[in-house]
Amino acid sequence: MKRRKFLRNSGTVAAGVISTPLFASFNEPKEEIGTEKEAVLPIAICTWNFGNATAKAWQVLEKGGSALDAVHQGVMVEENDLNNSTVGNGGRPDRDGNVSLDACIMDKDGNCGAVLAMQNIANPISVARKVMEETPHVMLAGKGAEQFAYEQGFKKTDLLTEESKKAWEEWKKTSQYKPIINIENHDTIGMLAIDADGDIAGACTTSGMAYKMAGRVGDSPIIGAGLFVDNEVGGATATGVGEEVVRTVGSFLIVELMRQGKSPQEACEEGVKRIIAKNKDKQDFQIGFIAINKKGETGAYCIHPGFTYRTYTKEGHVNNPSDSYLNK
Ligand code: SD4
Repeated sequence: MKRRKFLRNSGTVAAGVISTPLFASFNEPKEEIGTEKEAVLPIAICTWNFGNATAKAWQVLEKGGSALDAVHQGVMVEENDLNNSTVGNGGRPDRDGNVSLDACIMDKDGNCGAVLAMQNIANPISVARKVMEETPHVMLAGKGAEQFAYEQGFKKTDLLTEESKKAWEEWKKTSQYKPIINIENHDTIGMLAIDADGDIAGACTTSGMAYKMAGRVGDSPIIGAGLFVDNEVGGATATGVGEEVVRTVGSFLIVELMRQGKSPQEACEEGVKRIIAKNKDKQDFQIGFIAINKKGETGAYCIHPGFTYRTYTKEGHVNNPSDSYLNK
């Protein structure tokens, strides 16, 4: 494998190798911190340590599948995981006890689809893809999204698990609304992939902030904020307090910065710094960005330590610690 000198972003790719025994044939990469792997394609990356999701995406890519199918099937793994209380079925409800889900998807041609604050449907990413492929629209919200899902054959599902219900009832005793930094260390999943043809796609799905106001929508289903892909340049996706990502149109900003010549790492750092600049007196919230460029180089940056992101290529399945603006 070719190597090159450590650049600004190299630590995020090489450091903190954690093996996941998902595929026996897999060789755990043994990289030294300070070196960076040459970009290899295909590749799937996602926010946080959602190794099962990147493994699923890799299964698709390995067989020659499209980046679009890879990100779609990858993030669905988390939507279906009832133990994941921040995405899909089993997600934490809003303050009225209703689970409402946000998701979006974007392909190599700039086509995109999204659902916002949709209830009773377990796989919002699949509905978002249907919005993209079956309607002239980009976003469907609330009851309209749910109705569309039924028309497309999706089943009504009670998304509030016993555990989520108990946690919500506990929360109601104080009703204090304060997003927690690095919730249980896993959160919204944003995924980016490049397939064997070199085409890029992205997907992002979440149950949003726990105990949010009814009808609240964050960045995750907003194209340009929670996710953006430009097949000429690269892609970016976000996790954390969505309101702050929306204020800077974070993912679009990062892709545009890469277009202007920044590496994915430099672009993610600038994305976070723009948010910091708007919050000089208040940094008690988390934001994490990940990005990939057309070559398959990756980067990540966050405000508080603790954010990680997964990469899956033929050379390794790695949980990479992200550098952070605050280094406490
Ligand atoms: C949102 N960005 O709804 C999502 C949720 C998230 O940490 O990532 N929370 O704002």
